[in-house]
Amino acid sequence: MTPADSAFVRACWGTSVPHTPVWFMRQAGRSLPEYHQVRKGIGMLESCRRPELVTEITLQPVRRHGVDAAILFSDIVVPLPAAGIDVDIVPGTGPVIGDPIRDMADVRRLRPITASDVDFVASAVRMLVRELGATPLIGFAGAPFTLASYLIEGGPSRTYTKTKTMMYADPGLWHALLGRLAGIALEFLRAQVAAGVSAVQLFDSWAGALSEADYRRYVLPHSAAVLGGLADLGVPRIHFGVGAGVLLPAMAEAGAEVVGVDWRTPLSRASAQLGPQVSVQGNLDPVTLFAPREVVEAEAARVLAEGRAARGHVFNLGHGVLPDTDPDALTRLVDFVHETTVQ
Ligand code: 1CP
Repeated sequence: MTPADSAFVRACWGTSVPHTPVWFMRQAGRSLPEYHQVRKGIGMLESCRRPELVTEITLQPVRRHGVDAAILFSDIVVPLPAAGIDVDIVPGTGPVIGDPIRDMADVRRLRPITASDVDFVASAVRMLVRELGATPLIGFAGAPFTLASYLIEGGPSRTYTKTKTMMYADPGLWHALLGRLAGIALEFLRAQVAAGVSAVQLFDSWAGALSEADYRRYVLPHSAAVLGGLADLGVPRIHFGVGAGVLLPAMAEAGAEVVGVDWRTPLSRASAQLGPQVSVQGNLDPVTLFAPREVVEAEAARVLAEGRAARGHVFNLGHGVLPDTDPDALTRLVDFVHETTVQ
């Protein structure tokens, strides 16, 4: 067995699988006591720069839950300091930008990155590939829109007012910014694939803030540049957004073998919109995991049944694992998905 024959990679391509594969967005991290133990006294971004620590944190959920794929422990803002951005990840808040982007001079100081700028990520990937054996490793990057939202707002936002104002008021500036961010995301992902990841996920977590028309006009060409720039590498590409039900066909058009669906859209409906050339990933509501076991299993069974409409289904949550989730509920869910789908 190699990662390329794994249930996860096969489901991404839509070929036959021994069981439905399962992994969880944010499986590495805050829900695990062993994560808090090894992170003690080390800042989030600093943690991402230490290959041994990244390897340990990435492996923790694989050991504990027996998930079908590992996801690199990193963050979407990790490549930004090399591009000249002053960014920190503040506990309880998320990414905070010291020098938000406002005008063309700000966009011009955003430098392209090279593989050597993120060599610490490549080191971690190489270590992980050795440790993981037949278990595939997923690499990821933030999509241009989601990265832009942090860079323009200066941090997390509810309304994306500054972001959308730039988009509507100054399309030239907007496209210059998104073009540079697409270049950074592409370089970051190509470096991860060169080091050995078996699949990539482009997180456009906040694209759901846009109408389909605006997504197509202001965002799709840039996300398509990232995904299209990976097409020659032979690894499956997953494209994910939250609250992006109306954007799903456009997100597939951007160039993805798999579209990640949040909990709002049934996978059967998503698949009907996406057609037979695309696999789906998702989409149990992460809050379900706080309910009794019977509820989790009934909801997971529904998701599995709806997922059968697609050419391939990677079981996941509709968004990331919430920090207070009982890790045992995740382990039980992995067992349930495997036991009920074994061929
Ligand atoms: O101190 C800490 O522990 C900080 C919490 C934390 C963690 C564990 C952050 C800050 N990032 C991460 C890791 C991380 N980030 C992973 C780990 C791999 C895994 O999935 O197991 C991944 C995939 C990300 C990607 C990421 N970062 C996204 C896209 C995925 C998503 O959840 O939508 C986004 C939007 C971010 C920004 C970010 N980083 C951290 C936080 C709290 C946030 C979100 C803040 C906000 O609401 O805007």
